[in-house]
Amino acid sequence: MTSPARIAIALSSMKSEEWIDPLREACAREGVAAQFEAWDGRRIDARYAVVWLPPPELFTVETGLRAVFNAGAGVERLLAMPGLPTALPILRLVDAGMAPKMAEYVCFYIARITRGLDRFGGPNALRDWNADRPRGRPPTVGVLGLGAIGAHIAQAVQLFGYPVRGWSRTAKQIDGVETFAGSAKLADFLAGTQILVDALPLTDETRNLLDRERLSQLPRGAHLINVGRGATIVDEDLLALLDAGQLASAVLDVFRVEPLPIEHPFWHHRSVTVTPHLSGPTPRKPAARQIAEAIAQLERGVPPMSLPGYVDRARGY
Ligand code: NDP
Ligand code: OXD
Repeated sequence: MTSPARIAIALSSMKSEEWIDPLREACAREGVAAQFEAWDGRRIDARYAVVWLPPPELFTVETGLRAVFNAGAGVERLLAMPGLPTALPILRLVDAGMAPKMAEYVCFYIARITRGLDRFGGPNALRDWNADRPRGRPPTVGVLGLGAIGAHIAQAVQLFGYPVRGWSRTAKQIDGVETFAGSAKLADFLAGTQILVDALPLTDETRNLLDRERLSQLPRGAHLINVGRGATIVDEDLLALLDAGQLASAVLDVFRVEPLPIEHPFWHHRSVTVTPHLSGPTPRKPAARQIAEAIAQLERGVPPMSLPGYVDRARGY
């Protein structure tokens, strides 16, 4: 009989207690004997670690790790950590309840943009029963990234009657969504997109992808919603295009530097809505279930690269 797997929990800003109980329950349900410890810098001989921006010493102290679970979808900062062993398998969350919440966020802002719902709230609320009701063909929504989150967003937006297109690295087929793949198709994709939703991971290829040139390929008056990663967009270029009226508005949930520094112009720009990285909260139970299922498979000898959420380090996501 194998000894219980020691699992180090190193979650920086998240509360370990909120994860340990759901993980314990989920592992018990999977029949995995496991012991969990909030990692405090001392070696515990961990077999696995559940992390969100862990201290880099984790990887030099816990040298017996068989796999690391990222308690989120984006892995760019974990991959950039000094001392992360090159052969250590990394698994990330796949949807785990984040995708529907992010789709809800995106649909909310799309409705706000297209139906002018802002007019009816706040101190200057319009009190006009005959207020304009947009009735024409709805604008085309383009989603960058058609993974667990982007595909869910595309399908949700489509349910509200918007023409939807999506762009990914490799070709995808999604019912009712016009799909484009690869950098050669990006200009065509952007040219027909009136509301651009960024759901991309941050990688060497996507960093600064949306610069002045690319953003200018959107039709004049287009809107941007970014729930992917801040550094996929060049901040100064976005601000210049908003000031010039080339872009009408931006709703930004993610930023190059987080927390967004208080002096950053995004906080103060009249055409920018800033939300503090809250579009995709991670429900603990589904996330814990996903991690426990993967641990159970690993304990049975299933190779990590065959599991959902295995991070391909060469691709960067
Ligand atoms: P996935 O890995 O499932 O999907 C990523 C998508 O991006 C895939 O469709 C992939 O293409 C596409 N992609 C990657 N690189 C390129 C490229 N160079 N050119 C074109 N397309 C590319 O990730 P998720 O959907 O789970 O998550 C996406 C991102 O959302 C996360 O990495 C994270 O940054 C962000 N996120 C933000 C949250 C928030 O609260 N704001 C919460 C959770 C996630 P292909 O399909 O061909 O592989
Ligand atoms: C994530 C995030 O990547 O919260 O999960 O941004």
